[in-house]
Amino acid sequence: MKEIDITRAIINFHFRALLDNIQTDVVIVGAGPSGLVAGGYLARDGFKVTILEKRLSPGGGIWGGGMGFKYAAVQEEATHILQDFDIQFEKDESGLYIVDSLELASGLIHGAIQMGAHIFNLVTVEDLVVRESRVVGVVINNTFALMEGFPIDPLTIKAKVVVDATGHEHDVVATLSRKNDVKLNTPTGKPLGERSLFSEPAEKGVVENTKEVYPGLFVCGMATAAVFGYYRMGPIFGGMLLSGERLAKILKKKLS
Ligand code: 48H
Repeated sequence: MKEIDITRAIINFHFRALLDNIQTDVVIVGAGPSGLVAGGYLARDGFKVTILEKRLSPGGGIWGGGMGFKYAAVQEEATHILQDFDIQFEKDESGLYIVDSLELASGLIHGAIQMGAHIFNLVTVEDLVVRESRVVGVVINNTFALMEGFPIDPLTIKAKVVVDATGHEHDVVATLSRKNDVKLNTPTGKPLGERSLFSEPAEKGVVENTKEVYPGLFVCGMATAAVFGYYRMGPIFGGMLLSGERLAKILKKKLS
């Protein structure tokens, strides 16, 4: 075993994967539950899906369950998605289904990759490429470089569509709105901001508002609540899973 072979293989595989993804069908920004479900389903349907995650570990807000207690709730309507990703669940006396958040996070990551999505961690989307009033790509940088504030210029990825799946931060939509004179598909043309916790309407709102927010830019998961002014829901994840599934259906139609 030669150390140089280990190094060469890792560099070769990494750059081959990266080069293969600089032009893609769908860029999903954020590897939380909604982004992973959308990415997995779209890849399974044959689209080239590139998921960019700024942190070391994909999974977003799943890992901590509720307040660090490692279980999460899912409603019955979303259990078919758990089955698609081979994730176990148990019915609670309330009628809700309970999942181990560690299995939910790892199962969605594993499932999305197995279905064919490409996930790159430690990559932060810091800006967008906008041409003729349409989002046509993302501007990416190394998360550590940004954390340290190093003046390193970014690279870009070209995509047919971009998805903001960045959760509460709605980072992509916020950046688009802040840096450009654009009118979003919201009543004010700007992100409306997330409202306080009210689980039932929040879960419905997040699914219903999974849509295109600007030409070429879609929103799913918790980011929809922040963009369209809906409630947060607490540690119930069915809405996130269903929002990812709905986005995959919308994009499948659009891209086919
Ligand atoms: C690359 C980025 C960037 C960036 C952020 O927060 P998430 O888990 O997202 P969702 O919407 O799929 O799920 C939300 C859920 O986890 C949650 O928070 C719930 C249900 N809350 C309810 C409540 O009441 O609080 O994941 C988003 C991911 C994270 O992993 C971020 O690190 C990542 O996006 N991200 N990645 N470039 N600019 N910004």
